Amino acid sequence: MSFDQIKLGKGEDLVTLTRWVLAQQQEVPEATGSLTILLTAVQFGCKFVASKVKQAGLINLLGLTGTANVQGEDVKKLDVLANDIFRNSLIASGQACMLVSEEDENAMIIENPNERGKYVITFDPLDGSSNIDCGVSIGTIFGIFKVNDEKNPTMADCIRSGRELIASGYCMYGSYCEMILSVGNGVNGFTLDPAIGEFIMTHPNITLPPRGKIYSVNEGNYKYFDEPCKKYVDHVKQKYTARYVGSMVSDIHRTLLYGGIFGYPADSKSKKGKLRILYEVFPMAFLIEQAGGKATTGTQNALDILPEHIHDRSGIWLGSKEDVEELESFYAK
Ligand code: AHM
Ligand code: MG
Repeated sequence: MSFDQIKLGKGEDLVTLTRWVLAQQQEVPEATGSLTILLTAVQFGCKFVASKVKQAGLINLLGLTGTANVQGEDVKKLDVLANDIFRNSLIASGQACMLVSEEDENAMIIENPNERGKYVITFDPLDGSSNIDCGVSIGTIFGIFKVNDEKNPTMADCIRSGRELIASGYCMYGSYCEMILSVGNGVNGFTLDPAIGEFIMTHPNITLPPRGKIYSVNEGNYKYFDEPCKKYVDHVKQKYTARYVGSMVSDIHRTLLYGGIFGYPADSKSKKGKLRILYEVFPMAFLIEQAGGKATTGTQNALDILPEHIHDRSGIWLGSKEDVEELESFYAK
């Protein structure tokens, strides 16, 4: 098959993720290319992890390491490997100033000032740990901030509001491997073609429908929900169908493409919710807003939260604008 024959359905040229990011850079006259290099490092990490996830059962990468992380959660072998892959790739890019990972207790400031760049990257290297060993879709989530002064990075560079994000995205390792990315001008999706090792644009300009027909929440926690949340779930299940994977990346991916609402609320068992603000809530809230949807804690816009520490958590609802506003109306009563 010649290159000319490899066209997308509408007869457009193939757009690789690298080509698309370069085109965004060219739109900004003062751009230096540093974000492009950083995103190339993220892209490399995702390809590497995608390959290891596929092989995991064959090369003894399933199961636990036997240790717990700072949040008291059992750490899987693939969690550790994915963290190493992203840490190495991001540091080697020379564009990172500070890394915040779900797997690391402390934020990592790149020690050598000569190897420091101007970005703070928050990431969950492999989200959906409970689904790793049974082969259900999992993913990587990342958010990117600009550091205030790369010579003197401080904790204030990562403990900040989601409104200051300049980019975010996730990569889903599922029946297909897809990178969803926003640099603040909409949301685009790129599917990994394993034959050529490139992410190719397959979902340009993703826009959430104003309403969906799906609600997604772990109803096993219903007994712990507060009254507005219980009432909302009772209400929404009368009209919508339920879908819940238990991997945030997959549940958000479905919500972005089909619409509807996903939530992991704070409740009497998890007083601050389960999902971590810096590398789960913010990146996803940024994407959802960029796609025309909405993200809320129930009473506050999710991007306006101010975390108190790097692993801080929050309750969260995200999805189609009208669905999220309906949820908020139960908290306003
Ligand atoms: P993890 O980062 O340890 O994988 O936990 C986060 C995951 C999310 O992907 C998902 O939305 C949630 O935990 C599911 O939690 P639960 O199993 O309590 O429903
Ligand atoms: Mg996670």
